[in-house]
Amino acid sequence: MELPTRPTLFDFHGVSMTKYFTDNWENIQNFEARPDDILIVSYPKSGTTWVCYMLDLLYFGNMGPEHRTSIPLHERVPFLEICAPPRPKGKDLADQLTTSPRLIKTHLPVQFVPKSFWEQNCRVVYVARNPKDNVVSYYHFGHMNGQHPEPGDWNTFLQKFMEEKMVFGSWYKHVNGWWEKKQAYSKLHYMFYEDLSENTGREIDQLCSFLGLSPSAEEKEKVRATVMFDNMKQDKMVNFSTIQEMNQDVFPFMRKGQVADWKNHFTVAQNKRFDEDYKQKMKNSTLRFRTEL
Ligand code: PPS
Repeated sequence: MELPTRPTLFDFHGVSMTKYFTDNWENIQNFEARPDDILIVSYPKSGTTWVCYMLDLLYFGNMGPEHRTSIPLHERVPFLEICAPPRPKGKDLADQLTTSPRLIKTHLPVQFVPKSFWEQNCRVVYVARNPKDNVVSYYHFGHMNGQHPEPGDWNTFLQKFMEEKMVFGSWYKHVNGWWEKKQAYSKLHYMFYEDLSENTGREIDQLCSFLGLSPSAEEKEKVRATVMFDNMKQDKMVNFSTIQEMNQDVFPFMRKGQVADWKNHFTVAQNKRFDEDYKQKMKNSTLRFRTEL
């Protein structure tokens, strides 16, 4: 397969995007959600895959090993807006899902979500990550994934993050937009990467209570153990090693999986500049992030 050329970023209704996530726009907007669909939402690199796998195991962990060993996670939980031929479109994969409920992943900011999800009163699971680790993870991903614009050097990338010129737009607006939605929409569960890292079992319990699931203690423990970073890193069905556009020799998709890795990348000056800017941008927000545990 020929690798695609790196896309350019453009303004799409006020949000920086690339063609890989806007080319199928009308069909995406007309997506017909069902009441039991579950939408898993995040800003890129916040722990989406981790949460997708948890939900997949909670619902379909008993389906037999073929489910987990022959179908990659990105097909079990389609990425709604992705449109990168010759791969199947995420929207089509979602339409073709035979599971119930259907688990669907998106990185869309809240204002772009197809309206049928709201009309059908679907459950939504949002996962957010502190911005410092988020930008570090995104930077490495930009290097290993040819479907993203050239990330440039670290300082340039960090600057672009602060200027909100990233694929899927502003981290600040994304996390706040969904946080505000949560205040008005009761079927939204807002999670944090740092909480997951601190106590995965507790987060699985909370997720189950939100989803109305009551697995046995043994089943929950099995899910907890299976989604540990080292296990997921080894598992070809969840570590994206089947996707050619991602060059895992540059950086693996399952890179570090830690809280506070940003300390290995931010200089003192960058950290100061980031904190000052953050304070300004988040001054009206009640959201609180932990940048270390
Ligand atoms: S994507 O491409 O937006 O869907 O990426 P996403 O899955 O949101 O984020 C990838 C980062 O999450 C880390 N990750 C994990 N951390 C801890 N435990 C588990 N099980 C886990 N699974 C994925 C992954 O390593 C990426 O973070 P970094 O910091 O780059 O390692």
